[in-house]
Amino acid sequence: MAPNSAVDPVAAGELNSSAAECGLERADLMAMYQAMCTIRQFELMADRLYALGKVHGTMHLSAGQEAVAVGLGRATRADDYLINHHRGHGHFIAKGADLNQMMAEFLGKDSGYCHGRGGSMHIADFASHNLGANGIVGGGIPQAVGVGLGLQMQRRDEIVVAIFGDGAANEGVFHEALNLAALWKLPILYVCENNHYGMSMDVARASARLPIAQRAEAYGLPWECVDGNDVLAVYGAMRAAAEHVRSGAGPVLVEAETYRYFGHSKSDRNLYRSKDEIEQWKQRDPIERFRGWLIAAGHLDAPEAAAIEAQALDTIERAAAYAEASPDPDPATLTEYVYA
Ligand SMILES: Cc1ncc(C[n+]2csc(CCOP(=O)(O)OP(=O)(O)O)c2C)c(N)n1
Ligand SMILES: [Mg+2]
Repeated sequence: MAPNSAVDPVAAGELNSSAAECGLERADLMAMYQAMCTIRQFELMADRLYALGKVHGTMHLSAGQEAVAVGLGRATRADDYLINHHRGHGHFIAKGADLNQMMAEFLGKDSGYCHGRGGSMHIADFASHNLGANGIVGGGIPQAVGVGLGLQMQRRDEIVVAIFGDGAANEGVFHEALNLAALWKLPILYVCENNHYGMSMDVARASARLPIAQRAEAYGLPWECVDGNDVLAVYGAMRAAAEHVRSGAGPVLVEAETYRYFGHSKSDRNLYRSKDEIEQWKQRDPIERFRGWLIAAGHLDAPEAAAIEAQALDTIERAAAYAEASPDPDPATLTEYVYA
């Protein structure tokens, strides 16, 4: 049994859902596998570049959590709005981010999404409906109420997806926002990415009752808790939730249970969890499980999987090269791009 898990244990290679049930074609499955590999390689490259002193400020890596990003990204539309939290590289990549601009933003380059002003935590791109991340834990939860109200008043059919962590769910603003969102039936898909820890606090020591998503009942909202390391299960849950929200029936809260491999941020010495615990979670790695399932189901063979993985690495190496070759922002533009 995976540590602290409220989700049924699933052996490596096994996934709970069938692609047929999910209505996914082979091309969809390949794209999902590619996206998961790309996110993993992005995070590993970011870690390498940080070690070389090329990333300014800190960063929060999401390796281990790729199934949440990709299942969610596939289940929502490109024009749906995204409000992210601080661990959000994968969510934006799954939404279709330009990897060159993302990597350049990491390195503080002028060719980055925010001209190097945002860095890892503040990558926003209004053109692709990515409304950005938030340094204030839980800050995006009420922002989604404002965006959702705007969409509702304009009778638009996009929805807003607000992603936050298990730690953020213990902020008072979570309850204020869910109450108003429920009362006004706003088009919000709330996604709690439960990676079992806040900075260092185990979710079981910080939360009076689990699963977190059950709190939605207090506001009369539908909720679901899903195995966040099973990309097909995440996709199925998010697709159903997104359909409900888009129909005008009001918000849904989905909790995806997953695990981060790296420390909270670059200053984390990982003293609050054992190596053994991390290893146990690696036994249910979302990418390896999906690869195992794809091969067992006959969608992919091992050389094809290796080719996809190599392509993901190549894409990320090219993005890193682009970012490194890009010019720094001109100091004369210091006050530009920092106000809306
Ligand atoms: C309002 C607020 N309180 C505390 C912090 C410091 N802080 C930054 S991230 C973090 C933990 C957040 O945990 P969680 O919401 O589970 O997200 P995760 O980092 O696990 O993805 C904390 C306490 C902050 N940035 N903002
Ligand atoms: Mg967390």
